[in-house]
Amino acid sequence: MKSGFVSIIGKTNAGKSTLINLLTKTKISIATSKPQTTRNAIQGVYNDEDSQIVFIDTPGILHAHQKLDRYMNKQAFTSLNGVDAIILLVDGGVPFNEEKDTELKNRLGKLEAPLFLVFNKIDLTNIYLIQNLKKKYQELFPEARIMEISCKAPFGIDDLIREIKNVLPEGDAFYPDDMKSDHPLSFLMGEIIREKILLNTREEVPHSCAVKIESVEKNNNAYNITATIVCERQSQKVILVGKGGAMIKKIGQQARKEIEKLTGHKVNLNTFVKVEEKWRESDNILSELGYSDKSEDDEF
Ligand SMILES: Nc1nc2c(ncn2[C@@H]2O[C@H](COP(=O)(O)OP(=O)(O)OP(=O)(O)O)[C@@H](O)[C@H]2O)c(=O)[nH]1
Ligand SMILES: [Mg+2]
Repeated sequence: MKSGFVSIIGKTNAGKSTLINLLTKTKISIATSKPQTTRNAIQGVYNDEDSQIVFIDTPGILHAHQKLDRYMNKQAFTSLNGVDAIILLVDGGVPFNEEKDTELKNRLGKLEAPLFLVFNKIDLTNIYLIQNLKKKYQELFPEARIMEISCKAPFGIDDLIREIKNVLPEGDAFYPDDMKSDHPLSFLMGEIIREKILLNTREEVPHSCAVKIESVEKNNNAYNITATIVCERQSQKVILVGKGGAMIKKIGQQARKEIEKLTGHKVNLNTFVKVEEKWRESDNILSELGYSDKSEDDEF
């Protein structure tokens, strides 16, 4: 059988998380229209009769201002190490930007694995925009195989899997058949709460929030979950709690329903909001929230 690891990288909002969910037919990673939704590298496992492909969703590569940004970039760049193929996902609806796209190419440097240049959102782009984008990107990455997909249509997904399988080595499966992600269920629970924050709040608020799952207990077929939403300022806490607690209730209800659907069990969700000033710059709090890796390296 064929088996291997494939990293999905690109700019924010290209549709990387939407793609990994589609490829694995599972919600591995949250996806929203807001930039910088994904913060961690997340593996999602695709299985069929003759292959296992471990896709890695990554945070959109960004200009790092804070320690959290550096962590996110590092997650993206580190995902490239030792993979068997790389999908560089490009939003087919965003015109080519000489400065930004060339910078992306320079930051990626020399890629060691076969590169698939995949243009997404073909459903909403137009022929002139996509042709120009493809031409320019082909000049930047002359060695890449080019593909067009739409995660919404959906279109081109089976072709993408087939092309990737062609470049994967023969080998055994890395994970058992029933393993869908390298992250535990509690991680996805926290991400679902964060997704509801992203969907219900605006501007800087969602980016200033993190979710910490304090405990998950299962008894009598129900999950009892306690979560803390961490934000940076009292004014953000006021927004997150809402008038008479309306906002936190809405976020909690939406998250609870989705976690119930996901797990097939009843869920009791207790959510608290806490202010931690400048948590995105604090090594200790970042580590508590799961945004740290051990190695010291600040180049991202
Ligand atoms: N029309 C259209 N929208 C899409 C398509 N694929 C993804 N989207 C939308 O694009 C937005 C961004 O999708 P994400 O999957 O969160 O993008 P991402 O690349 O993971 O973004 P970050 O995590 O911020 O780096 C969401 O609103 C998706 O629904 C597509 O093929 N067509
Ligand atoms: Mg994402």
